[in-house]
Amino acid sequence: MPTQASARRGNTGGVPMTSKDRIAEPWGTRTPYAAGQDWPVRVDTHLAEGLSPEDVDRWVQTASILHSNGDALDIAVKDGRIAGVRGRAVDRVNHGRLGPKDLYGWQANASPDRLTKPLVRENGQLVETDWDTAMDRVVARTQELMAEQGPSAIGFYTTGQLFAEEYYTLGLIAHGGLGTNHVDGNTRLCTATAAAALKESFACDGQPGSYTDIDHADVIALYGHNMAETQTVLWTRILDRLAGQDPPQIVCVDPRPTPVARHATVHLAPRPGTNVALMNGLLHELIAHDRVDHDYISAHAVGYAELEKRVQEYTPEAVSTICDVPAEQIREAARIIGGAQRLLSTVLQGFYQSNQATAAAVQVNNIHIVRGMLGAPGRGILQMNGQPTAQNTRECGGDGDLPGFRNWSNEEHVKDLARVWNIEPFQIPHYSPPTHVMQMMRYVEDGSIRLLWVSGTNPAVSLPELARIRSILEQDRLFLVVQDIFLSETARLADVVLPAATWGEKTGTFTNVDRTVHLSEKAVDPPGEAKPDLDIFIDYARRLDLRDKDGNPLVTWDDAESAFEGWKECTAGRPCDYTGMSYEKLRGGSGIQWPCNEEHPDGTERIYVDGAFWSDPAYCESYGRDLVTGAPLEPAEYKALNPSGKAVIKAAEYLPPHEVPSEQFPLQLITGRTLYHFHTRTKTARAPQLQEAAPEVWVEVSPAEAAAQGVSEGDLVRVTTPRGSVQAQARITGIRPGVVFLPFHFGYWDTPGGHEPDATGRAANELTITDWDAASKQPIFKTAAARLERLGAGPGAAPAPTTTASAPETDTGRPTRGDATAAVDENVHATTEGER
Ligand SMILES: Nc1nc2c(c(=O)[nH]1)N[C@H]1C(S)=C(S)[C@@H](COP(=O)(O)OP(=O)(O)OC[C@H]3O[C@@H](n4cnc5c(=O)[nH]c(N)nc54)[C@H](O)[C@@H]3O)O[C@H]1N2
Ligand SMILES: Nc1nc2c(c(=O)[nH]1)N[C@H]1C(S)=C(S)[C@@H](COP(=O)(O)OP(=O)(O)OC[C@H]3O[C@@H](n4cnc5c(=O)[nH]c(N)nc54)[C@H](O)[C@@H]3O)O[C@H]1N2
Ligand SMILES: [Mo]
Repeated sequence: MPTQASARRGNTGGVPMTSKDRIAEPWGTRTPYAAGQDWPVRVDTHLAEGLSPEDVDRWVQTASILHSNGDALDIAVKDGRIAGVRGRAVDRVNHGRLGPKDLYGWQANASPDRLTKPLVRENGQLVETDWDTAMDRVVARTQELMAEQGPSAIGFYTTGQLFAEEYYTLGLIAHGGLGTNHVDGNTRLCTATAAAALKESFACDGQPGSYTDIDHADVIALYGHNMAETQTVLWTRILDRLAGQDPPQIVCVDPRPTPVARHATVHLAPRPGTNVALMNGLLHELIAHDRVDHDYISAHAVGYAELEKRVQEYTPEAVSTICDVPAEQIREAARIIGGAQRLLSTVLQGFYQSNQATAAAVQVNNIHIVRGMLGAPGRGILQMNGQPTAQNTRECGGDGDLPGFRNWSNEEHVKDLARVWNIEPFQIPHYSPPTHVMQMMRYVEDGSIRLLWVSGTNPAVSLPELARIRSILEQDRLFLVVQDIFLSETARLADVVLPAATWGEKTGTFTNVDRTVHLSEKAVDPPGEAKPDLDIFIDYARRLDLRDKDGNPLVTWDDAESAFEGWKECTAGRPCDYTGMSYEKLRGGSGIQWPCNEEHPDGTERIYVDGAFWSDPAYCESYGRDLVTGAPLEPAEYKALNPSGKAVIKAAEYLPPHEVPSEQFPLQLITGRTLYHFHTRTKTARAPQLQEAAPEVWVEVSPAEAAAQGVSEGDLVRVTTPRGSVQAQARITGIRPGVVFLPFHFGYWDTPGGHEPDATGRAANELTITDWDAASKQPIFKTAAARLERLGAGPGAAPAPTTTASAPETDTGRPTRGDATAAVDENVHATTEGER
């Protein structure tokens, strides 16, 4: 058994473990360390009540599934069921630690309401059926539409939560088999801007940074990234640096008083939607004080002169007016960033889902390029991911891009992919960029997409402007296939529901933001007739009888490991080179960072060392886009701009958001996350400790707003935008005045407190706008005009956590904490002995 080695782990040498309530203390015990030292090990374990580690039958290797950090863990199996988790001490990512969602979230797998049989719609009702009936319906409809209209009738909308093998197979079927260009993932809502920003600056996806940069950095800047709540273990690493010798300085850019903001040396709380102005202000200061590495720029970058010119007008005073941030704070942040010797920056949804997403994220890259802060320990950029496997969606073509970071506008790349797939190049659609999901919804709305296959995502809660999305997905003329593990809000609208196996019940690989690849092994059988997503996709290809140009089956693999071998072949010679990995190599030890090949058999810690970028015109993934219009650059334009493959400095002018406050809607609404829930809560609402920590929706308002509206803590209020309204209890916090925040986790059906969509809506996306960033096509979930009304007194304090950004201004007397079942063992004396 591959898992025997790890069963010996967790030897405490007679030292008792610490037990912590990790609902009350999400980041656990501090293990301080100094710059350049190794981050100490701390092994976190949470088992089902009454079970001790000795009782566990087997430990099965995987990594976390409820966020992007890639924390390695072993699943405890007892009597054929998942009975807990334990962090893997040996892994480079987490050194044994786990976050609350990992510690408690596994319980959802065994929820009694898992889907166990396929469902089909009969006389308006979903009824249980067998696999043959369900799949035959999907295949028959596919064939009818292919004959009637061709591949443009068919769309696939997948996720960032399956495995690499599954996306690669789906991409092959959709692009290579059916020939549709309508393929996207919910990564469009998530990290499309990370990819877009990397493509603009370095002409290719792939993170310059490594998590170990935290061990070396003297300044860490977090842009629109509440890392403390969304990558809790990564934040723990920063907290441990902050508790040690020579701690780094922290710069935080976020309109809310997040835990990150509370630890910041300087916290800039800009008006939502003004990130580009702020970034231009920082760049202005860096250039004005010559905090610029001119040698690095002249050797490794193009575009500096334009940037210099562009940011000239963005003085701290001018920026202060746009962003409503004191000019002195902008100067101070620039002094800190400009003085850094080892600068690490992270970027996430406060930039990606806000006005001018790509332009803003690109300016973070620009800071690193002009300061020469790339490719060395502590000098890194993490254009973050959110979902556990978002990186794979992008690498494998699940987001519509060509797999292996091939460039759809480079004929040679298309030919090369056709060689790998043994089909003709013209069979691979590449006449235009892939259709992004908001455009797919438009095509469904106007009736040109007639079959939509949704896997591993819940768009009826997560897409903007839900009333519109519901009316699109409910249409009779649409044949909607939903592949999920629960009867989600979206599944309820489907014509066919396919029950999937999930993490812990199937095998595959996944890659986190710092390019670390983990193997996730099957620990237990899926419930009922549920099947791995991979098996469902392969079954579809077989039933459609998809073939290559020699008449052999198009999909040549039949299980996860053979699919991985197929994927490896596709990556050979590309930036995300997996050819040096194997399931065997990924077993037992730590995850491995790509590129991993003959030249780098143990993987690659840092890319872009010595200013060597993947931006050569013949090799690069993308020729870039116009940041304002989003129009793809012509190959000739790119070749003229960047003939010798350097980094590209792209300047951008600040443009105000499309929807700004008015008399009728005087506030700004932003939406996002809380530490204890994952997305639409299909898993975290079914883990009692997590659900109880944040049981219902709330809205965060500032003391100024509360006073103006006569609102007290816990009062029932209504938030309204031009799209709809949501009722929630008010939590008064230190959020920026004029801004209100709603968590987007609370849908309407599936989970506790859910009900039919009606006027008392509770899903944040009832309120959000149908609008997206021109370059990345990522929807704008974080800038809308809104108003707030008090409806009456509530039943007490708001149901919002007190440990997080939603901490109340005044004590509510109800601190967030767990019960006895929330106890987690922390072992700071664990060794990595016995592990490979
Ligand atoms: N607990 C938890 N963790 C998760 C997830 C989860 O659902 N729950 N989901 C995972 C996924 S898929 C993702 S994508 C990540 C997301 O992780 P984050 O991006 O960290 O989370 P968000 O809460 O969406 O947004 C971050 C911050 O953006 C700020 N913000 C809003 N508007 C603006 C603006 O205009 N400018 C600036 N500078 N900031 C702004 C908000 O105040 C918020 O604190 O989290 C991952 N991890
Ligand atoms: N207002 C607002 N909206 C947002 C955001 C925001 O910040 N604000 N953030 C956006 C972001 S970053 C993201 S990532 C999205 C997330 O939005 P969604 O992807 O819609 O959210 P999830 O709840 O993660 O949905 C995943 C679905 O897959 C199912 N599932 C889980 N595991 C498996 C599996 O192995 N196989 C299959 N087939 N199904 C599985 C789950 O039950 C669930 O129904 O939301 C976006 N929407
Ligand atoms: Mo995301």
